Amino acid sequence: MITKTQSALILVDIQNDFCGGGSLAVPDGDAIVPLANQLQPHFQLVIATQDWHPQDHMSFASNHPGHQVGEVMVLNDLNQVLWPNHCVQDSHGAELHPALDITRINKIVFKGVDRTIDSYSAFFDNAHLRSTGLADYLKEHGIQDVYIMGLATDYCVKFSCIDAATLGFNTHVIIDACRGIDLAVGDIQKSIQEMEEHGVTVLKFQDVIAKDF
Ligand code: VGL
Ligand code: ZN
Repeated sequence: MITKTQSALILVDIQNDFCGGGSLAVPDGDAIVPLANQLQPHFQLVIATQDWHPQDHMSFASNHPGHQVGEVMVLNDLNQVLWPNHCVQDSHGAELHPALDITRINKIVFKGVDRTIDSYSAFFDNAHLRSTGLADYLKEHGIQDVYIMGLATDYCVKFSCIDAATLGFNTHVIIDACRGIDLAVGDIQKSIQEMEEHGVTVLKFQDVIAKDF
């Protein structure tokens, strides 16, 4: 077994609501689950994130009468896309995908718990006011390299990667182990470019499996 010492795998939001039949299903989202399972044994540390919203979360269109899913609103000076209700705390939709191997997960990071602000990144809320504690956890475990995959490429994966790179981790996105929303056509492609501009290395699943760290 090739163990990537000092490397952590971060599984972003592999939850029922982002997969087939979910309320915010990402096209082909389920396809990444077997890849997540195959990657996990190669890493020293495995982190999973869960979007974990209260029912009255301000990112839900349903909490803004007269407004529609997909609209952008300004909330506390930040642009906020309005989403269908999703990943409500303790609901089936918020659970990790049933086929995801959870036996190797060392830590779960819950995000988006404050009703007043969204949190796409695994590290900070969208205003960068509050940390989730993930960066400290990784540093305490001597992690220098992070490999990120999951849902959705153009939201939570992108912001997690950019924050990780900005925090100084050698950051890799396993791009074919991610799926995106593409609310506007081209968003996924743009998000890949943005990640690269922030110093994120774009890799494929096979590169990671084959790479001898
Ligand atoms: C996400 C939209 C809303 C994501 C979470 O996981 O990418 N997207 N909440
Ligand atoms: Zn959310």
